[in-house]
Amino acid sequence: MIKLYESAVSGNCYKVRLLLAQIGVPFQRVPVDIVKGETRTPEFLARVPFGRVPAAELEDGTVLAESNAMLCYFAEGTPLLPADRRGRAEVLQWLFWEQYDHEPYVAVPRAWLTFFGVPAGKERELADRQARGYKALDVLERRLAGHPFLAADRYTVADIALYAYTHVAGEGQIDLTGYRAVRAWLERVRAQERHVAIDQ
Ligand SMILES: N[C@@H](CCC(=O)N[C@@H](CS)C(=O)NCC(=O)O)C(=O)O
Repeated sequence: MIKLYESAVSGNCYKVRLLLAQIGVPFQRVPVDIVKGETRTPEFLARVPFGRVPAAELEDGTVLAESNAMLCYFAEGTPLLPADRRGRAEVLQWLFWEQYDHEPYVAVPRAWLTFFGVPAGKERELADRQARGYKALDVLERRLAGHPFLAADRYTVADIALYAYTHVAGEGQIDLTGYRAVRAWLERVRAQERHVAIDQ
């Protein structure tokens, strides 16, 4: 069975749990305490050179890291990853954008304000990250004002990747009230079959 090295509080890990639940692939959760630094032990680094979760140990013993790469791997052959060139590239467009323009500015304020505390001297950086988080939400709002889902006009792993941190943006004091299309999309994602919550 697939072993998923993961943290219960991490949105990146939640992406993979949500996908596996929705496509009905069984997996074993292996908790890694990121607050205690368990991602930086020699044993963990030998298994996962990136030193981060999520990581999946596959049935052949190989390990795959990076949440969005894992989404593509597990969704291959399902409707959640389009087979056609254009649809697949649209999904990848949102996955790359999520890691560069969204996750660092929506997930990090949440991590600091809800789990780790704001590091000393980083108050200004927190405000800057939140401001860029709002810019990322503006992009989502513009897209979702005219489309039910992010890519290929249907629910895909692009929605899973962006849902993971957007729906808990408030935990980083990023307010979704003004983002009507984003809030409606969050409801559509929650309504998908076999949806599981981040704390399930
Ligand atoms: N780009 C990576 C980011 C993974 C990441 O930042 N993981 C965090 C938890 S959300 C982690 O392992 N932090 C502990 C550490 O950096 O030691 C992905 O999408 O999987």
